[in-house]
Amino acid sequence: MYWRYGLVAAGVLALAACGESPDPDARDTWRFGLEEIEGSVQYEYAARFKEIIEDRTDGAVEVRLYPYGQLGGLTDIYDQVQEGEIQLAFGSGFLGGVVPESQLFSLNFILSDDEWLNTQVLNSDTFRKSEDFVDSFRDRDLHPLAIVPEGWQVWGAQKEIRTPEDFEGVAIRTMDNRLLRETYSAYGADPTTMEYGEIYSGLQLGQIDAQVQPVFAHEEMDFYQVQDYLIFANQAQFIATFMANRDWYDGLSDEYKDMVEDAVVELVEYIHELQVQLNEDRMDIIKENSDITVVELTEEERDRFRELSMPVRDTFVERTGDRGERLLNLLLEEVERAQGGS
Ligand code: 6CS
Repeated sequence: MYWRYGLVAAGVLALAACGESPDPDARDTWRFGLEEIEGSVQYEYAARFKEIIEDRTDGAVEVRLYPYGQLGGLTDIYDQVQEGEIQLAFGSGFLGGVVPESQLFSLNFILSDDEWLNTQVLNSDTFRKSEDFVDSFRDRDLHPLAIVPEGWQVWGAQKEIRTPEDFEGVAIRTMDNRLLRETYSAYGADPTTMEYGEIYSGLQLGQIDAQVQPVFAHEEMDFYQVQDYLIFANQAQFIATFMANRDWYDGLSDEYKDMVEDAVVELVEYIHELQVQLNEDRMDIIKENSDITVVELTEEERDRFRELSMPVRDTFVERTGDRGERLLNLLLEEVERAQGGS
């Protein structure tokens, strides 16, 4: 499969290298860079967004999708949307280097156990349209459009992990993000970073012992074929932000901005239902094609990890200052409120 071989060696693939010449009317072609391959949650989201936009503009706009691998590695995608070489992109764990506040979504145990509740809170006007959230992207030449949870982050490992002691000496690959590394160090593991497309060979060669993904990604990237355990601690959801180049977005007419807003609002429920189903279906495929052991942590077992994760919130605030602190508090308050708290 193309992503397994030479993705990183290919380095930054300029769009010209994809066989395209510069489009004289870039407004009409909206290029959309994805961090995941065809069939993934990001792909399904982008495919539906494309349908909506092309339909509502009567074909005046073409949304062109670039699945993972076509634009280089993950940070190459962010560079290209910041520079305006592409107009739209998803950004998740590796985005922390560009938008430090986005690492909020890497913190463990800050959301509820109810995925739909979390999705609604994240996409509420109170959070998604808050000045702090929007400005954290706009200050880096980006504009956030939607927040897309893609399923629970599940540990893939070569041994059963139920306690921090079980994590001792486990080389776990995380996305390139200081908070994730700190979280897994706090859990007792030895975190290391590697590109998404290198994980399979990293596992095969024994460079890493474990890694973290939503179920659909364990399946579509074949990671489950080289792992013995899938472990659910429900410590975090995988969350990506759908974002645009800021200046490009600002240059859209009000009519087009409204069309984009309507599309992302419609997509909230659509992608939630799709990701839940996709993750369930992919788990069935994994079970059919392997003898992997599935483990679910008990509440007591989760509590030990929850406790160890708490100091990492301070690191987030140290790194992101008052704005990060306000965002963290806002999210915690809104989740509590949605759960029926004060
Ligand atoms: O682990 C990663 O690097 C990637 N995993 C997923 C499910 N999406 C994109 C992300 O970069």
